[in-house]
Amino acid sequence: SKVSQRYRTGYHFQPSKHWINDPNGPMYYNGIYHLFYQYNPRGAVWGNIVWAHSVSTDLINWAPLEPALYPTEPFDINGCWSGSATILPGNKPVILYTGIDTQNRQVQNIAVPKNLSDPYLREWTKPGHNPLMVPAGDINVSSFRDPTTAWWGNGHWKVLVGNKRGRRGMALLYRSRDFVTWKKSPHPLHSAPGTGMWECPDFFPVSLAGEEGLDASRTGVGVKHVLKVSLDSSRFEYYTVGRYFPEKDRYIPDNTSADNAMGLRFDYGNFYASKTFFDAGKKRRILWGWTNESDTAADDVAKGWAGIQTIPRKLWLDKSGRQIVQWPIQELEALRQNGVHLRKVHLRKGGIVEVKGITAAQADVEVTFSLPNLKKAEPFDPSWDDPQQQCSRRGATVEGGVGPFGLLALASRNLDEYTSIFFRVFKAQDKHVVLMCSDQTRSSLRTEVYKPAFGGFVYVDLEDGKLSLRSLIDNSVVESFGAGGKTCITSRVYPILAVAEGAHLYAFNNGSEPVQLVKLKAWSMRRPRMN
Ligand code: DQQ
Repeated sequence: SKVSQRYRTGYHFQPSKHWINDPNGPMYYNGIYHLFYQYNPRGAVWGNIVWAHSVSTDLINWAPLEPALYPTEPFDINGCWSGSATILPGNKPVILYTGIDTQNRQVQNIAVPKNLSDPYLREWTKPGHNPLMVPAGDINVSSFRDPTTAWWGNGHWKVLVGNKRGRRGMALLYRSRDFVTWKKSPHPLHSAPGTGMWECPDFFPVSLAGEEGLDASRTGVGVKHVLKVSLDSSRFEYYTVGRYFPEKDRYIPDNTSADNAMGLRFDYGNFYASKTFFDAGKKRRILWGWTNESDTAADDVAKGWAGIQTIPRKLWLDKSGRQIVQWPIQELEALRQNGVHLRKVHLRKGGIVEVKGITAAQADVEVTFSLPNLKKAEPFDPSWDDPQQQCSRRGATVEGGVGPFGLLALASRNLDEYTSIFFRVFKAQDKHVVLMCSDQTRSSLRTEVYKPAFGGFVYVDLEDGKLSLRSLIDNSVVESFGAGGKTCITSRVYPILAVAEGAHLYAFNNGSEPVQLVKLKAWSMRRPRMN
């Protein structure tokens, strides 16, 4: 019915029905982008997992194909779980994935296209030498999964497989000369105590200069590496930036951020099991992430679907060399229409301005604020190390000195419902601390949906006195990019008033210090072809 479909997204990736989770094996091959993903062909809850498959020429319009991998063999008869694609020399794509075998063990398998001249690579075959890797020795058979894209170095192919030993999360390293026979390295590429199972590891090089992406096998001067892991205990991810030593097959994080759950995240909201790929066509690295529902399982069954993928993001190393920056792929901008433009709007304490003339339920908005006076910033207590907790303590209506200011997305006419995305600036000993929040606590009058206030710190010096924010609003999702993509937060929300024509968009300031909205651009977003 119409009511049950009001939360379907307009331009975010989703299939026509049923459950989805992790993005799998994203790749660019002969002019076509492929996205595979974990999918239940029989319902809106997790189970019966296959690799669904869609193709695109622009990462925005998607056509569905038949599932590429589904249980058929003893080595994957209980499920085809997450994995990655590698394009081998001679332009030959292969998939490595986790199969759940007859004994419910997790094993790593390979699949190859049945017919390389099919432009869509519709059918995949599983060679007879599977499985490639089995949980031998003391490897826990149910904590051994999610192979990465392989890279080449020192005469070997190498891949990582997620694992844990006790509470120590680790990325096991396997090597092969021929992609057929694989041997486990005596030591993992990297591990960290107390982090639990590392799901969906991702390991890739980033350039020290500029935004260009690099192929997985790139090493040497001018290159750093990023290791990302998804923590199944807390359901969020963290990453480190560091150095990779190919001869020793060791990765050592720079000690510029924590190598545990307190570390940096691609996204401080609802975002999991992410995976990057190198787009050789446009020389960029692109990140996909899964965004789960945060309504109830019964709601999902009633909707007939659950889960979306975030808008693909280009990702690169920040100039500081300490963190990753992300930005929605440029192709998304082709969906923009009916742009509106505000300039130089003063927002005193309590100031609010509506952005009119767009479909506020399905929009793209970019805004730059300037902060004339930072002297009134509230003092920062160094013990406030958990940004989410700070966002839960002080919502968008709690007056501060500099901030809160930002956007109210998916807001109802009388502000009975809204999702607030905002900044708050604090003064620490010798610097300013910027907090960014995406607060769902007022997002819906419904009480049974999960409504946390997500938060992350924004590592900017505020020298130019400006802070920017972009939000991609799409019926039940708000994906926000602070300070040009230094801090990203995705929220899932389920308003009952702020839907379709009932949704509004505002900019606001509830800090005692005035801020200026230097410029705001917003667009209605068209619907692409979505499966
Ligand atoms: N989802 C897959 C696993 C992976 C988990 C199963 C992460 O391979 O570890 O659907 O969300």
